[in-house]
Amino acid sequence: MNKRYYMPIVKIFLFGIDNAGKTALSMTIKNEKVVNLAPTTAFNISKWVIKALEFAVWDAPGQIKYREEWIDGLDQAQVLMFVLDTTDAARFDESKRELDRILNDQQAARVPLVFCFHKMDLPEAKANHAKAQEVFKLSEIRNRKVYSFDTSIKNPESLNPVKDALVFIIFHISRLEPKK
Ligand SMILES: Nc1nc2c(ncn2[C@@H]2O[C@H](COP(=O)(O)OP(=O)(O)OP(=O)(O)O)[C@@H](O)[C@H]2O)c(=O)[nH]1
Ligand SMILES: [Mg+2]
Repeated sequence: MNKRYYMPIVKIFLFGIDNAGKTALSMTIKNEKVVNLAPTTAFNISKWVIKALEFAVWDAPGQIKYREEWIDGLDQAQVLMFVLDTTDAARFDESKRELDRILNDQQAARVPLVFCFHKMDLPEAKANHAKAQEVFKLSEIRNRKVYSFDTSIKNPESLNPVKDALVFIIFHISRLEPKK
C-alpha cells in the first residue's frame, strides 16, 4: 500500500525564565552569531530548518512581566522546549514553578518536552547539574515524552542531539496524521 504522509510545520514553544539562554540557543541552532543579546520583550517567532524539516519556533520573553503572554506561544504547540540556566541554582525553584505551570495547562497535555540543561560550558553549571536534576525530577514526568540534553552555545555540537530529537518527534507526529 502506498501511504503518503504530510509533513506539518511543527510549532515549538521555547520557554524558560529570563536570562536562561533561549534566544542565544535559538540563534545558535540557526547558525547565527550571538552578540550583545538584549532581553526578549515579545515573542520572537522564527524558523528552524533541521534536515530539511521546518519548525516555527516561538521564543518566549522570560521576564515576569511577560509570562502571562506565554499562553500565545503554548497555543497549538506540538513541542515544549524548556531552557534552564544551569549556573543559576538560586533560581531553580522559580524555573521549576514556571515549567510546572505550563505542564499543568490543559493546552499542553501530552505535548512532548525537550528540556535543556543549558550553559554547560560554565563550571557553575557543571557544579549545579546534579542539584538541577534533583529539583526538576524529569524521570518522574509520566504524562508525556521527555527528552533532556546538556547544551551550550559555546559548543554548538551539543545541540545536535536536540535537533535529532526534534526530527524524531516530527516523524512521529507526521506518522500520526496520514494524508487523506
Ligand atoms: N556561557 C554561556 N552563556 C550563554 C549561553 N547561552 C546563553 N548565554 C548568555 O546568557 C545571556 C542570556 O541569554 P538570552 O538568550 O538573551 O536569554 P533569554 O532566555 O532569551 O532571556 P529573555 O529574553 O530575557 O527571556 C546572554 O548573555 C547569553 O550570551 C551558553 O550556553 N553559555
Ligand atoms: Mg530572549
